[in-house]
Amino acid sequence: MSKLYDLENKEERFVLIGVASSDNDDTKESLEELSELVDTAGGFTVGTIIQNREKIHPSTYIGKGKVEEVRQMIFEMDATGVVCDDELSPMQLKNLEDALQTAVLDRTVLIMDIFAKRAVTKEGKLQVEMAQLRYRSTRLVGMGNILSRLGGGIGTRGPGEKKLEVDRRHIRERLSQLKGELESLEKNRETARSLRSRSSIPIIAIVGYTNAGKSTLINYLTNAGVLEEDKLFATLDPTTRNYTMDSGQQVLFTDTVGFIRKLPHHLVNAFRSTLEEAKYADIILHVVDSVNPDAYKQMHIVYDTLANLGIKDKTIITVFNKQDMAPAEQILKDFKADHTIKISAKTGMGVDKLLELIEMVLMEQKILIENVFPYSEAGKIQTIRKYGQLLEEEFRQDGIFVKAYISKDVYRSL
Ligand SMILES: Nc1nc2c(ncn2[C@@H]2O[C@H](COP(=O)(O)OP(=O)(O)OP(=O)(O)O)[C@@H](O)[C@H]2O)c(=O)[nH]1
Ligand SMILES: [Mg+2]
Repeated sequence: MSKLYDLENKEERFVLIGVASSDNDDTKESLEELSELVDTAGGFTVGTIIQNREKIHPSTYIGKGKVEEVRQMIFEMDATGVVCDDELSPMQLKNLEDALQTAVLDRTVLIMDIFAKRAVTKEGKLQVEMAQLRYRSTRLVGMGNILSRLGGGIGTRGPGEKKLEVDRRHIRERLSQLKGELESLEKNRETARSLRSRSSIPIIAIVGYTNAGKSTLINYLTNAGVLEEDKLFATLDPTTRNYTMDSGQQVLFTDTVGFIRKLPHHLVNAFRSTLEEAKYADIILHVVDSVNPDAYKQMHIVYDTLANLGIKDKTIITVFNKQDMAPAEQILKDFKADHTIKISAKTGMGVDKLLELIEMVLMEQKILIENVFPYSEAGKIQTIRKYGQLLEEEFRQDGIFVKAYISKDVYRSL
């Protein structure tokens, strides 16, 4: 296969830059995560600089003195670029490039670059390209160095190693083309979704911070074969798999893109329909990496992201995962969840209990009906048999007596 450019031969070495202020006290953790993102994108971190200042510098992100310090470090460490931990404005980007004379990337570009590499489905690829072009369209002026680097490097890749558009007019045309294609794909998805919900098989959406173990869990349960990896954003495209509970109840598990701090808004918008999968779920399984020292912050970010996507009033089961590695005395709490449970998706520990819990919650969401249907309405019993759990059926003089559990939706349709 011919590649447009060969990245493997080129080592990219980055200095990471963050700004810490009194209301932004997790810059260190955020930069550690940024370093993991660099690693996932195929680059190396060769240095880190944190500036303490009350506000991000409006025109250069960091102050003048700090810019000089970064310049020194680039020289000493033979770095090929810098990555800023926040999304840069076009002006900040341009000024920093001018001052540092090196490639300037930001967290957003990095995350989009990883998404570009990871997207598999057509929809995923189009979504990433859309986000990248939107970001890029406002920054063409400032991207002198980056554009001259087109030909290789992190931050310049499109989905499937496709070359990104660099020309304003082309970007505009391509964006409207993408919009059309995505809308039609979206329609297909809507249709699939409404078929699914009409069949009333409960949907269980697996959500969580990236690397929490979502894909490992769906694979353990259903052999879904989703890529699981100790890298950020291993999975982007939604996977839905059928699972039959011990009671015979069918459910659908869906696994999708993980969340992260400062998830770029261009990506959130482009991936909205994917991210919103959880909106249609009967239960949200919130998977937490219990071993991560940042677990509470990550949980907080997951809830924030769900709220931003307008996903609320859902039954949430929080799954404290990776118990095989967590200290036994550890106590994690989640007051936002309806239920919490400890498991290891890798060893399967606690998964039986989780399934029992899911069955119980689904049961709670159902209504018990005890009804006599006239013989002329026997068709309704077919519906109940198909979509619910028929407990008792008795042919009486005045009609058919039925005792069954059904979901509220099926009840309304009777
Ligand atoms: N020790 C241990 N490792 C686990 C467990 N569950 C997942 N992992 C590991 O954690 C890493 C991330 O797992 P994934 O299932 O890819 O995580 P994810 O939440 O799907 O991540 P993204 O797709 O990147 O959002 C992998 O290396 C898994 O092997 C567990 O219960 N115990
Ligand atoms: Mg995954």
